[in-house]
Amino acid sequence: KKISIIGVPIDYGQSRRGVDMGPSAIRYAGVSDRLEKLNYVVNDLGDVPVTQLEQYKKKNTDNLNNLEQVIEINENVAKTVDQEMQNDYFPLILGGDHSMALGTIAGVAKHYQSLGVIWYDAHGDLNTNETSPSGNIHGMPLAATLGIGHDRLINIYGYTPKVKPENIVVIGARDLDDGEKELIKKENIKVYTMHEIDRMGMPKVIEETISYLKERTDGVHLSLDLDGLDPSEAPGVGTPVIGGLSYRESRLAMEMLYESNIVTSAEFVEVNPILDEKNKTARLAVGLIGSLFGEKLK
Ligand code: DIR
Ligand code: MN
Ligand code: MN
Ligand code: MN
Repeated sequence: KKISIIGVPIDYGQSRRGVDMGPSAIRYAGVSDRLEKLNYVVNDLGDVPVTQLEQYKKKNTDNLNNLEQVIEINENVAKTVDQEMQNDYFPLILGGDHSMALGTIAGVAKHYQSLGVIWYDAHGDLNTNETSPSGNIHGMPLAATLGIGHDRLINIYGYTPKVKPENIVVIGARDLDDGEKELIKKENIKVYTMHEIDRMGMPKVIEETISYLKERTDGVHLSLDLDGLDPSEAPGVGTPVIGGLSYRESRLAMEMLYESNIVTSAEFVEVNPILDEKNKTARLAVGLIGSLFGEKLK
């Protein structure tokens, strides 16, 4: 099996600088070696081009911060991901703030009749420019893939919608805005908040997720925001929320997903080495990537 690694050094989708160095941090933590040890052919394409201005000035359009940069970068992300899929490479995309999911899902979704998405995150990322308290686009990509939100965001790569609401499973949510809660109810989106995960346990949550998605999808994109994990273990993220998932639970989730063989593309996002402790969060991401691709404990 062949894997393409694609870095997206974007930090325009949120307010804390440094997350553009996430792809480097994950590479430094040894992601390629880890996958090669598992006998994959690994093709690291380097980073999608991103113009970084050391002192950039935030511009706000319709309550969307840095809209033009986010759009431009994501058009490139979509094109690159699309090409790699056409060449039969599994796209493994490293971030970068979560606004990059606009591009990854745009590139992936056209390859499937009915793409599923697992959104592993403390947040729903289901805001629109109308509901967002921050104007930060990393809080909007999941809504945009459903075709909900600003025209420019929903039409990335020239089509909308990318994903059906019943094909989404959110895991780890514990910080949802009012507008996001309304959207979840309105569209009946499947969400396992920390409450459900604590009650049911991760094994049951992932078993249900797998059988739910197997019934209705022909491919599954895993979008894993490192802030889904607890900040005590993953401190290198821009918007930490206490009460999160442990590394142990998350690794089990990845192992179960590997066994199910449903995941067809994946991204690991929001690693910010500037806010981290000795690259702990990137190393943790590499551990999860190892599990997702079949690393065995014995
Ligand atoms: C908040 C924070 N819901 C917003 N979102 C974050 O700005 O839309 N997403 N941190 O990752
Ligand atoms: Mn997110
Ligand atoms: Mn998040
Ligand atoms: Mn985010």
